[in-house]
Amino acid sequence: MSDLDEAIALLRSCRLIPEAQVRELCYKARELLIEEANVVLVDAPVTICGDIHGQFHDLMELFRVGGDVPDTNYLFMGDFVDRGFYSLETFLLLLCLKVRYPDRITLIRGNHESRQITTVYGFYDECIRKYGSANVWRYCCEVFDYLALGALVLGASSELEPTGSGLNNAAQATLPPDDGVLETEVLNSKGEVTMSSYRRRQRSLSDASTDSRNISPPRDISATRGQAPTRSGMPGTGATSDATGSIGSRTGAILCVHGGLSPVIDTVDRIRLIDRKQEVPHEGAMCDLLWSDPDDIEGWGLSPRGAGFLFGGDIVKRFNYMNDLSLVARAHQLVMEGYKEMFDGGIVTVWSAPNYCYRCGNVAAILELGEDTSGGGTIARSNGDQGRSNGVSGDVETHVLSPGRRYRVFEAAAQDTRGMPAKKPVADYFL
Ligand SMILES: [Mn+2]
Repeated sequence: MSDLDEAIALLRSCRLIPEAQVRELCYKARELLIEEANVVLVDAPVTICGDIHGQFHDLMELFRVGGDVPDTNYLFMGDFVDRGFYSLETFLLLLCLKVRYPDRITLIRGNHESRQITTVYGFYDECIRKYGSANVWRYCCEVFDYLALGALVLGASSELEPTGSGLNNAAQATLPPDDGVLETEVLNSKGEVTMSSYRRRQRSLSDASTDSRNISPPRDISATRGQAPTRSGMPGTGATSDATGSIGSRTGAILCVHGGLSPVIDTVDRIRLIDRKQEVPHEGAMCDLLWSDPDDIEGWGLSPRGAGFLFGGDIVKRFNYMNDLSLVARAHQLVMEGYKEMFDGGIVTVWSAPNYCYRCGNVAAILELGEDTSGGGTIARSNGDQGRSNGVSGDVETHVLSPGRRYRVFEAAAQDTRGMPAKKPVADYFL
């Protein structure tokens, strides 16, 4: 067993590794991360996770529900530290996994991966308490500076294989032709389907957006598999005719960031131009990506957080259209149900810290995106197109299909698996 595997085993049991080993680990991690682009390209299948906030035992529950590294390909959207009591164990384990399995886990930066924020919200104090000096905090902060700012998921399938499929192919073959295509599934931590929604099969792709009225109660999952939508749009729009009728249609890339969009970033390529290897600035593009929130407004608004911006559905729709994105996935905001889709499914918040701060009573979720095996491919171009309509004049069409989305919802780890409960109330949940 290598030193790294030993460290992983130790950290998995919620014990810490020696300071000298942390130093070595952080050095290795930095060497890896320095090679990553600001926007990491990740191939589906992938499981997307939101804030963890030092809730180590709940991270173990997340791995139980979502599968272990390296069996499952993970993308964590930041805020590994602060608030919870085990930021060190949480971050060091994720970092070990990154160094051990660099192609099976992607870590991007959250607004808490910062010197200033960790000094206020717990991680710094935890380092002092557990290691007796600020050395480990300093090593970790140096790693924070090298974390990517976002990720682009390519090759996601536009529809889901129903959970439990493959058991009854004869039944699937005799489905009525007007049956929908499975687009979203919600599963509880036992793996039981609690909700499914279907996209109507349409002749014109521009009508193929999700109809939320199609949301149905749990049903016989062995009989839900439909045929692929007929694509009959203009060449080059992603809606070109597909005579093969294979399962899966063209889906756009999925942009993952911790916070959200920025008024000074109109294309994914703009993110690639940022010099990210620094402390999170108080304003500007890098700050906005880590701090902004979607809101039910038009255009841009001031954020009550004092950093980043609020942005409305029109902003998301235009950004997705210009960049051939089918979805923006982000974290950063507590949502009681663990995930929340907004703006006709243009953006989703994924929150992975159940019973946040050991007292909020929320459930957590992770988002699984499947692999498109149809050969249709992802529309990978994501550099915008200034020649197109600007998308706000009401003529935005759904020119790429949404990815099939499987949410696994889970609750906090059982009390007997964790250490002491929270005593100190936390004043605000904004950060
Ligand atoms: Mn955050």
